Amino acid sequence: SPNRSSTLHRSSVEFFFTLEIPSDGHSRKRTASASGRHLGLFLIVASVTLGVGSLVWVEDPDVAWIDGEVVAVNGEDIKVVVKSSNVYPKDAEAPPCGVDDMTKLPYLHEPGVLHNLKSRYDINEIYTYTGNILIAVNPFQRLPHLYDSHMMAQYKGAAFGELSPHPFAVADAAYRLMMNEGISQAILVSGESGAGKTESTKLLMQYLAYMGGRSASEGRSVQQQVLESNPVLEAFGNAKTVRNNNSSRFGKFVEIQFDDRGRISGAAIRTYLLERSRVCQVSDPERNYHCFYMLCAAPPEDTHKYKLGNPRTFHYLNQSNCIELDGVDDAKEYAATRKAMDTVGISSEEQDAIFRVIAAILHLGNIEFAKAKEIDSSMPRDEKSWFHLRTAAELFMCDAKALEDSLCKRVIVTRDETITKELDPEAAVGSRDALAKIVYSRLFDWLVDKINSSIGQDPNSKCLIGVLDIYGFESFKTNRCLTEAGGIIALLDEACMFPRSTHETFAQKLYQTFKNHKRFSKPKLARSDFTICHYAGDVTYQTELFLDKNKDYVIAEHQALLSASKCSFVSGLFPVSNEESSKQSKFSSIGSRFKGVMEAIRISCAGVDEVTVCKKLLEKVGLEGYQIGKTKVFLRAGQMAELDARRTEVLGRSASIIQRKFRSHM
Ligand code: AD9
Ligand code: MG
Repeated sequence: SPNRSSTLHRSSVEFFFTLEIPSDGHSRKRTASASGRHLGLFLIVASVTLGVGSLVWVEDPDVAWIDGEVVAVNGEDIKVVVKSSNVYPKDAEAPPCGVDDMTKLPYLHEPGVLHNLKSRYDINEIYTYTGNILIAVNPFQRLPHLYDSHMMAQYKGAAFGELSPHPFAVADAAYRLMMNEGISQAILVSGESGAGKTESTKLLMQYLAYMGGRSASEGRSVQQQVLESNPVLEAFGNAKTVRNNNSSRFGKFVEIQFDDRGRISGAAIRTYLLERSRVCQVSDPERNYHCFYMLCAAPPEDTHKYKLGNPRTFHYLNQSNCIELDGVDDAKEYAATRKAMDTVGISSEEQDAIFRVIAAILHLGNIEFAKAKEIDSSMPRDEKSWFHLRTAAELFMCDAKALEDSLCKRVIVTRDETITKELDPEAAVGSRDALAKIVYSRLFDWLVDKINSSIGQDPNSKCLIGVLDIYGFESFKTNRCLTEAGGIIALLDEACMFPRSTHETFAQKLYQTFKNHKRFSKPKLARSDFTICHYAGDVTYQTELFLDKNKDYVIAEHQALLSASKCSFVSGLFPVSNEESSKQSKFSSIGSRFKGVMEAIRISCAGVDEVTVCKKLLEKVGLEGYQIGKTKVFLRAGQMAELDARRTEVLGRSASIIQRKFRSHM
């Protein structure tokens, strides 16, 4: 939970909405470095002009920034009563409660910004503007008064900046711009995992539903369906991670369509890259997707029907010790999810089939394999495994023998003959997990399609507001799947298409190709790792599972098995397309699908960088007669308004680029 002590903890502050801090070149030009330790003090060399008594911010590896005061200056040596190395000037006249817009700060640097956020946080002001960007600090507690209908009424039509910073103000500004100028809008929500993006997205949607809502007497309540899509998608696409008990494991772009009178007339939800590996691999202390635990906690008639019991008895759940979540009642969540499914138009037969498939996946995960008689072949290990195999087949409504074969054998069709290849126990486990993952991801896609078709699209809508909720940045000791640079994805795709590629050959290729790239480096001693300098920080990746994780195709045997299911819901998840029947195991890569997403994020985080960028920017917009000082740009009268107008124009254009990207991506 956030720290409220007098020093500033980096971990206490997490932003959403991209924060672009134009640094004041002066303080960034520091050449500060720790050069000696005297009586517990650090001697600091700095190029900034600071005198005895100057208040400063000093960087500290543990607590980010500490208050400091200069006690002696000897040429370029400055003595500060703190232990650290980097110094920034501090605003001596900063109001104790902070300022509601960062652009009002005399020094715009990291410690100044963090201090301002903290000052506001201490008085329960969790929102702050930076121009028209809203920054939120996660309160980690319910603040119902902040989001009630009274609050929504206050923000309705209020000029941006007139009231306290709030997501409602952002949504209101977007709504009014759309109505007044007839231009579609997009709101990007960005930040680290657990920062509060999804909660903020829901607030934005809540406000837009309030503004564009129809009364119940006008027929189906689109806004209700749009809002209730959240709990459904969260049940199947969110999980507890180390960072967040309700972490989104997929990206989401919600497009709310409005009619000419500004009433919601339709909506489209697009989701991106659900994390599939979680279905069969959960590391301690994380959890699998919420729906699995909910179903295990369902009323006895349901658990009995699906032959479920204690979640700890299922391999896909018990790899982690975390089963229950503090403050979450999975039985209640199950009932709530069912209710939300009713609202978004999922029939009770469909709901039954969905949970039957979820149960089948759990049983599938409990099938273990042992060596069979023939060399390198496998079969279910014991009676328990046979039981789970039969149960999974029953729930999928497919043939048990066909399920066994699809897990333990591969059929290779050559020009002359058809060969059956046996899989060893390890390969059979891989086959089992691949089946679980593909079924789950098809199920998730089905849910999204269903929600979209039941909410309905308005073909006549000319204006829409899109809200993008990404999954947050995470950096762990081991980073196995978040490849960004386009070049890396292309090389990965190439490696996946060559049967002899290994992660080592792939890594060598990366080292060779990017050896001079400023954002790419090879950690010393590493044989197959690489480091990327992302805008949010350096991340070192392990290439071991890159190739496997990038391959995205349905194994032909799995396709055949499930498309033959007697349950129309299951067979509907695996339609036989012409392409699939002519070309089995078609290669497609996760990485290439990711590149659609990256473009949108790149637009949102193209951060302003140092003085040169400021100069270039001003040159580009053709502003004349301004002066660049040490820490500020001095503009002539009227130039600020000119810049503001240009920014609004550019942001509007970015929004439509993002929307176009997403459309073309789909
Ligand atoms: V992730 O990248 O999907 O892992 P998010 O989406 O940024 O992440 P989320 O919105 O899920 O984070 O917020 C995490 C938790 O913080 C929520 O479950 C709430 O318990 C808490 N939170 C976030 N914002 C608020 C808020 N405005 N009011 C109260 C909040 N609690
Ligand atoms: Mg989220």
